[in-house]
Amino acid sequence: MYALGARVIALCGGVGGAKLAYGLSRVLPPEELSIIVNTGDDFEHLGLHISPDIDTVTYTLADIAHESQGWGRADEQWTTMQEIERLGGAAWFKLGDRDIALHLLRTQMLRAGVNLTDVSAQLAARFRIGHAILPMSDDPVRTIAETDDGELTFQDYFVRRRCEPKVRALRYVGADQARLSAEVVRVLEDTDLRGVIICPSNPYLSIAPILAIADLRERLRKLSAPVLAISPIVAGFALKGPAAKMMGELGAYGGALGIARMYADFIDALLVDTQDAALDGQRTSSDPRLRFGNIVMTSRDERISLARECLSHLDQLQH
Ligand code: FO1
Repeated sequence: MYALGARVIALCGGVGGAKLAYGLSRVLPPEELSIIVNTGDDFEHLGLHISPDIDTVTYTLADIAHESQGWGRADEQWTTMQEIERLGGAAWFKLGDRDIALHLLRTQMLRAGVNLTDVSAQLAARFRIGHAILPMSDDPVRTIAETDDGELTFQDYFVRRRCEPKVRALRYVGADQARLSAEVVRVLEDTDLRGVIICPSNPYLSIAPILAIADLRERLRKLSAPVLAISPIVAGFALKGPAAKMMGELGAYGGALGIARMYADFIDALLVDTQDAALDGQRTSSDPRLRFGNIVMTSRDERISLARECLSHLDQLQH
Protein backbone atom coordinates (compact mmCIF):
# COMPACT_ATOMS: atom_id res chain seq x y z
CA MET A 1 0.00 0.00 0.00
CA TYR A 2 2.63 2.53 1.05
CA ALA A 3 6.29 2.89 0.32
CA LEU A 4 6.56 2.71 4.11
CA GLY A 5 8.77 5.66 4.98
CA ALA A 6 10.76 4.39 7.91
CA ARG A 7 13.64 6.74 8.48
CA VAL A 8 11.70 9.26 10.63
CA ILE A 9 8.61 8.38 12.63
CA ALA A 10 6.32 11.15 13.92
CA LEU A 11 3.72 10.48 16.61
CA CYS A 12 0.87 12.96 16.48
CA GLY A 13 -2.77 13.79 17.03
CA GLY A 14 -4.86 16.94 16.87
CA VAL A 15 -4.21 20.22 15.15
CA GLY A 16 -0.77 21.14 16.56
CA GLY A 17 0.69 17.76 15.75
CA ALA A 18 -0.72 17.86 12.23
CA LYS A 19 1.03 21.19 11.56
CA LEU A 20 4.45 19.73 12.33
CA ALA A 21 3.56 16.60 10.33
CA TYR A 22 2.84 18.98 7.43
CA GLY A 23 6.28 20.59 7.84
CA LEU A 24 8.01 17.20 7.97
CA SER A 25 6.10 16.03 4.87
CA ARG A 26 7.43 19.02 2.92
CA VAL A 27 11.00 18.28 3.99
CA LEU A 28 11.14 14.47 3.80
CA PRO A 29 10.08 12.25 0.88
CA PRO A 30 7.44 9.56 1.53
CA GLU A 31 10.03 6.80 1.91
CA GLU A 32 11.63 8.73 4.80
CA LEU A 33 8.61 9.68 6.92
CA SER A 34 5.82 7.72 8.59
CA ILE A 35 3.21 9.38 10.79
CA ILE A 36 1.60 7.38 13.59
CA VAL A 37 -1.72 8.98 14.50
CA ASN A 38 -3.96 8.78 17.58
CA THR A 39 -7.35 7.10 17.13
CA GLY A 40 -8.60 7.57 20.71
CA ASP A 41 -10.81 10.44 19.49
CA ASP A 42 -12.62 8.09 17.06
CA PHE A 43 -16.35 7.57 17.54
CA GLU A 44 -19.54 6.48 15.80
CA HIS A 45 -21.70 9.49 15.01
CA LEU A 46 -24.87 9.57 12.87
CA GLY A 47 -23.98 5.99 11.93
CA LEU A 48 -20.58 7.12 10.57
CA HIS A 49 -17.12 6.13 11.81
CA ILE A 50 -15.33 9.42 12.52
CA SER A 51 -11.53 9.44 12.91
CA PRO A 52 -10.82 13.10 13.73
CA ASP A 53 -7.04 12.95 14.15
CA ILE A 54 -6.55 10.80 11.03
CA ASP A 55 -8.68 13.29 9.11
CA THR A 56 -6.92 16.35 10.56
CA VAL A 57 -3.53 14.94 9.48
CA THR A 58 -4.92 13.91 6.07
CA TYR A 59 -6.52 17.29 5.33
CA THR A 60 -3.47 19.15 6.66
CA LEU A 61 -1.00 17.16 4.55
CA ALA A 62 -3.30 17.61 1.52
CA ASP A 63 -3.28 21.34 2.36
CA ILE A 64 -7.08 21.54 2.33
CA ALA A 65 -7.63 21.89 6.10
CA HIS A 66 -9.69 24.77 7.44
CA GLU A 67 -7.12 27.44 8.28
CA SER A 68 -8.36 28.77 11.64
CA GLN A 69 -10.22 25.69 12.91
CA GLY A 70 -7.41 23.27 12.08
CA TRP A 71 -9.94 20.44 11.74
CA GLY A 72 -12.37 19.87 8.88
CA ARG A 73 -11.97 21.29 5.39
CA ALA A 74 -11.45 24.81 4.12
CA ASP A 75 -13.84 24.58 1.15
CA GLU A 76 -16.95 23.37 2.96
CA GLN A 77 -20.70 23.67 2.61
CA TRP A 78 -23.06 22.78 5.48
CA THR A 79 -26.28 21.86 3.63
CA THR A 80 -26.52 18.36 5.09
CA MET A 81 -25.72 19.51 8.64
CA GLN A 82 -28.40 22.22 8.42
CA GLU A 83 -30.98 19.69 7.24
CA ILE A 84 -29.95 17.22 9.97
CA GLU A 85 -30.53 19.97 12.52
CA ARG A 86 -33.91 20.93 10.95
CA LEU A 87 -34.94 17.27 11.13
CA GLY A 88 -33.98 17.10 14.81
CA GLY A 89 -30.73 15.13 14.44
CA ALA A 90 -27.49 15.63 16.39
CA ALA A 91 -26.01 18.93 15.27
CA TRP A 92 -23.37 19.54 18.01
CA PHE A 93 -20.56 17.90 16.03
CA LYS A 94 -20.19 19.92 12.84
CA LEU A 95 -19.73 17.79 9.73
CA GLY A 96 -19.39 19.60 6.42
CA ASP A 97 -20.80 18.15 3.19
CA ARG A 98 -17.39 17.21 1.77
CA ASP A 99 -16.24 15.85 5.15
CA ILE A 100 -19.34 13.64 5.28
CA ALA A 101 -18.35 12.10 1.92
CA LEU A 102 -15.08 10.92 3.50
CA HIS A 103 -16.87 9.50 6.56
CA LEU A 104 -19.38 7.68 4.33
CA LEU A 105 -16.59 6.03 2.30
CA ARG A 106 -14.59 5.13 5.41
CA THR A 107 -17.65 3.63 7.08
CA GLN A 108 -18.48 1.69 3.92
CA MET A 109 -14.92 0.28 3.65
CA LEU A 110 -14.76 -0.60 7.37
CA ARG A 111 -18.10 -2.41 7.08
CA ALA A 112 -16.71 -4.30 4.10
CA GLY A 113 -13.92 -5.59 6.39
CA VAL A 114 -11.10 -3.25 5.33
CA ASN A 115 -9.00 -2.31 8.39
CA LEU A 116 -8.52 1.30 9.45
CA THR A 117 -4.88 1.33 8.27
CA ASP A 118 -5.84 0.34 4.73
CA VAL A 119 -8.88 2.64 4.73
CA SER A 120 -6.66 5.56 5.79
CA ALA A 121 -4.10 4.65 3.12
CA GLN A 122 -6.72 4.46 0.36
CA LEU A 123 -8.25 7.79 1.36
CA ALA A 124 -4.82 9.46 1.66
CA ALA A 125 -3.94 8.20 -1.82
CA ARG A 126 -7.10 9.84 -3.19
CA PHE A 127 -5.80 13.13 -1.78
CA ARG A 128 -2.47 12.33 -3.48
CA ILE A 129 -0.64 12.06 -0.15
CA GLY A 130 2.41 9.82 -0.51
CA HIS A 131 3.43 9.76 3.15
CA ALA A 132 2.23 6.93 5.37
CA ILE A 133 -0.55 8.09 7.73
CA LEU A 134 -0.72 5.14 10.11
CA PRO A 135 -3.43 4.70 12.74
CA MET A 136 -1.75 3.63 15.99
CA SER A 137 -3.85 0.45 15.92
CA ASP A 138 -6.59 -1.21 13.86
CA ASP A 139 -8.28 -2.19 17.11
CA PRO A 140 -10.71 0.20 18.80
CA VAL A 141 -9.39 2.52 21.52
CA ARG A 142 -11.61 5.20 23.08
CA THR A 143 -10.41 8.02 25.31
CA ILE A 144 -12.68 8.56 28.32
CA ALA A 145 -12.33 11.61 30.57
CA GLU A 146 -13.32 11.09 34.21
CA THR A 147 -14.43 14.57 35.24
CA ASP A 148 -16.27 16.38 38.04
CA ASP A 149 -19.35 15.88 35.84
CA GLY A 150 -18.82 12.12 35.57
CA GLU A 151 -17.37 10.10 32.69
CA LEU A 152 -17.37 11.77 29.28
CA THR A 153 -16.44 10.35 25.92
CA PHE A 154 -13.72 12.30 24.19
CA GLN A 155 -15.95 14.28 21.84
CA ASP A 156 -18.46 14.99 24.61
CA TYR A 157 -15.65 16.45 26.72
CA PHE A 158 -13.80 18.20 23.92
CA VAL A 159 -16.57 19.50 21.67
CA ARG A 160 -19.90 19.38 23.47
CA ARG A 161 -18.54 20.53 26.84
CA ARG A 162 -15.69 22.59 25.32
CA CYS A 163 -13.17 21.07 27.81
CA GLU A 164 -14.80 22.93 30.73
CA PRO A 165 -15.30 20.06 33.25
CA LYS A 166 -12.35 19.42 35.56
CA VAL A 167 -10.55 16.27 34.50
CA ARG A 168 -9.67 13.87 37.33
CA ALA A 169 -8.34 10.99 35.24
CA LEU A 170 -8.19 9.69 31.68
CA ARG A 171 -8.76 6.16 30.47
CA TYR A 172 -7.99 4.70 27.08
CA VAL A 173 -10.59 1.96 26.84
CA GLY A 174 -9.40 -0.91 24.67
CA ALA A 175 -5.74 0.10 24.76
CA ASP A 176 -4.76 -2.95 26.83
CA GLN A 177 -6.20 -5.30 24.20
CA ALA A 178 -5.28 -3.24 21.14
CA ARG A 179 -2.33 -4.36 19.01
CA LEU A 180 0.08 -2.16 17.12
CA SER A 181 -0.71 -2.45 13.42
CA ALA A 182 1.67 -4.50 11.27
CA GLU A 183 2.74 -1.31 9.49
CA VAL A 184 3.53 0.47 12.78
CA VAL A 185 5.63 -2.49 13.97
CA ARG A 186 7.43 -2.53 10.62
CA VAL A 187 8.48 1.13 10.78
CA LEU A 188 9.46 0.81 14.47
CA GLU A 189 11.68 -2.15 13.67
CA ASP A 190 13.31 -0.53 10.68
CA THR A 191 17.07 -0.87 11.03
CA ASP A 192 17.98 2.52 9.54
CA LEU A 193 15.62 4.55 11.71
CA ARG A 194 16.87 8.16 11.88
CA GLY A 195 14.73 8.96 14.91
CA VAL A 196 11.27 9.52 16.38
CA ILE A 197 9.56 12.90 16.76
CA ILE A 198 6.78 13.36 19.33
CA CYS A 199 4.75 16.20 17.78
CA PRO A 200 3.41 19.14 19.83
CA SER A 201 0.07 17.47 20.56
CA ASN A 202 -1.87 17.23 23.79
CA PRO A 203 0.10 14.73 25.93
CA TYR A 204 -3.05 13.27 27.54
CA LEU A 205 -5.46 13.30 24.61
CA SER A 206 -3.21 12.66 21.62
CA ILE A 207 0.13 11.15 22.68
CA ALA A 208 -0.77 9.06 25.76
CA PRO A 209 -3.32 6.93 23.85
CA ILE A 210 -0.63 6.03 21.32
CA LEU A 211 1.88 5.20 24.09
CA ALA A 212 -0.75 3.00 25.77
CA ILE A 213 -0.88 0.55 22.86
CA ALA A 214 0.85 -2.79 23.53
CA ASP A 215 4.61 -2.36 24.08
CA LEU A 216 4.99 0.88 22.12
CA ARG A 217 6.37 2.87 25.07
CA GLU A 218 8.85 0.10 25.84
CA ARG A 219 9.92 0.01 22.20
CA LEU A 220 10.60 3.76 22.28
CA ARG A 221 12.64 3.34 25.48
CA LYS A 222 14.79 0.67 23.89
CA LEU A 223 15.35 2.44 20.56
CA SER A 224 18.97 3.13 19.71
CA ALA A 225 17.74 5.95 17.45
CA PRO A 226 17.02 9.29 19.22
CA VAL A 227 13.56 10.41 20.33
CA LEU A 228 12.83 14.16 20.31
CA ALA A 229 9.61 15.64 21.67
CA ILE A 230 8.35 19.14 20.87
CA SER A 231 6.54 20.93 23.67
CA PRO A 232 2.85 21.76 23.08
CA ILE A 233 3.19 24.29 25.92
CA VAL A 234 4.89 27.68 25.47
CA ALA A 235 5.38 30.12 28.36
CA GLY A 236 2.98 28.03 30.45
CA PHE A 237 0.15 28.02 27.90
CA ALA A 238 -1.01 25.48 25.34
CA LEU A 239 -0.82 26.84 21.82
CA LYS A 240 -4.26 25.33 21.23
CA GLY A 241 -6.60 23.24 23.38
CA PRO A 242 -6.75 22.20 27.04
CA ALA A 243 -3.26 20.75 27.66
CA ALA A 244 -2.12 23.33 30.24
CA LYS A 245 -5.53 23.32 32.00
CA MET A 246 -5.48 19.51 32.19
CA MET A 247 -1.93 19.46 33.57
CA GLY A 248 -3.13 21.68 36.42
CA GLU A 249 -6.23 19.55 37.03
CA LEU A 250 -4.23 16.32 36.96
CA GLY A 251 -1.53 17.62 39.29
CA ALA A 252 1.28 17.46 36.76
CA TYR A 253 4.27 19.76 37.09
CA GLY A 254 3.35 22.77 34.99
CA GLY A 255 4.78 24.18 31.80
CA ALA A 256 7.14 22.66 29.27
CA LEU A 257 9.25 21.06 32.03
CA GLY A 258 6.12 19.15 33.06
CA ILE A 259 5.92 17.80 29.49
CA ALA A 260 9.58 16.74 29.66
CA ARG A 261 8.87 14.84 32.88
CA MET A 262 5.85 13.07 31.38
CA TYR A 263 8.02 11.76 28.57
CA ALA A 264 11.25 11.40 30.61
CA ASP A 265 11.44 7.60 30.35
CA PHE A 266 11.59 7.49 26.54
CA ILE A 267 12.76 10.82 25.08
CA ASP A 268 16.33 12.05 24.63
CA ALA A 269 15.38 15.74 24.63
CA LEU A 270 12.44 18.14 24.59
CA LEU A 271 12.45 21.07 22.17
CA VAL A 272 10.98 24.10 23.92
CA ASP A 273 10.45 27.67 22.79
CA THR A 274 13.15 30.29 23.33
CA GLN A 275 10.60 32.09 25.53
CA ASP A 276 11.13 29.21 28.00
CA ALA A 277 14.92 29.53 28.09
CA ALA A 278 14.82 29.98 31.87
CA LEU A 279 13.59 26.38 32.25
CA ASP A 280 17.13 25.13 31.80
CA GLY A 281 17.88 26.47 35.28
CA GLN A 282 14.95 24.48 36.74
CA ARG A 283 16.04 21.15 35.25
CA THR A 284 17.21 18.42 37.59
CA SER A 285 19.73 15.77 36.58
CA SER A 286 16.91 13.25 36.04
CA ASP A 287 15.09 15.52 33.57
CA PRO A 288 15.55 15.10 29.82
CA ARG A 289 17.81 17.59 28.11
CA LEU A 290 16.16 20.71 26.71
CA ARG A 291 16.76 22.20 23.29
CA PHE A 292 15.59 25.69 22.38
CA GLY A 293 14.05 27.09 19.21
CA ASN A 294 11.03 28.88 17.75
CA ILE A 295 8.32 26.25 18.05
CA VAL A 296 5.28 28.46 17.40
CA MET A 297 3.93 27.67 13.92
CA THR A 298 1.76 30.47 12.51
CA SER A 299 2.56 29.92 8.83
CA ARG A 300 3.41 27.10 6.45
CA ASP A 301 6.97 28.38 6.28
CA GLU A 302 7.25 28.16 10.09
CA ARG A 303 5.93 24.60 10.02
CA ILE A 304 8.66 23.74 7.51
CA SER A 305 11.42 25.58 9.39
CA LEU A 306 10.39 23.86 12.64
CA ALA A 307 10.51 20.51 10.83
CA ARG A 308 14.04 21.27 9.63
CA GLU A 309 15.04 22.32 13.15
CA CYS A 310 13.63 19.10 14.61
CA LEU A 311 15.61 16.99 12.13
CA SER A 312 18.77 18.91 12.95
CA HIS A 313 18.27 18.33 16.71
CA LEU A 314 17.45 14.69 16.04
CA ASP A 315 20.71 14.21 14.15
CA GLN A 316 22.68 15.94 16.92
CA LEU A 317 21.12 13.52 19.43
CA GLN A 318 22.35 10.47 17.53
CA HIS A 319 23.98 8.25 20.15
N1 FO1 B 1 -14.06 20.19 17.03
C1 FO1 B 1 -14.91 21.10 17.57
O1 FO1 B 1 -14.53 21.80 18.51
N2 FO1 B 1 -16.21 21.25 17.10
C2 FO1 B 1 -16.69 20.50 16.10
O2 FO1 B 1 -17.87 20.66 15.72
C3 FO1 B 1 -15.81 19.55 15.48
C4 FO1 B 1 -16.22 18.77 14.40
C5 FO1 B 1 -15.29 17.91 13.79
C6 FO1 B 1 -15.64 17.18 12.66
C7 FO1 B 1 -14.72 16.33 12.05
C8 FO1 B 1 -13.43 16.22 12.58
O3 FO1 B 1 -12.52 15.41 11.98
C9 FO1 B 1 -13.03 16.95 13.72
C10 FO1 B 1 -13.98 17.79 14.32
N3 FO1 B 1 -13.61 18.55 15.44
C11 FO1 B 1 -14.49 19.44 15.99
C12 FO1 B 1 -12.27 18.39 16.06
C13 FO1 B 1 -12.31 17.12 16.88
O4 FO1 B 1 -13.00 17.34 18.08
C14 FO1 B 1 -10.91 16.54 17.18
O5 FO1 B 1 -11.06 15.48 18.01
C15 FO1 B 1 -9.96 17.61 17.74
O6 FO1 B 1 -9.27 18.03 16.61
C16 FO1 B 1 -8.98 17.09 18.77
O7 FO1 B 1 -8.15 16.14 18.21
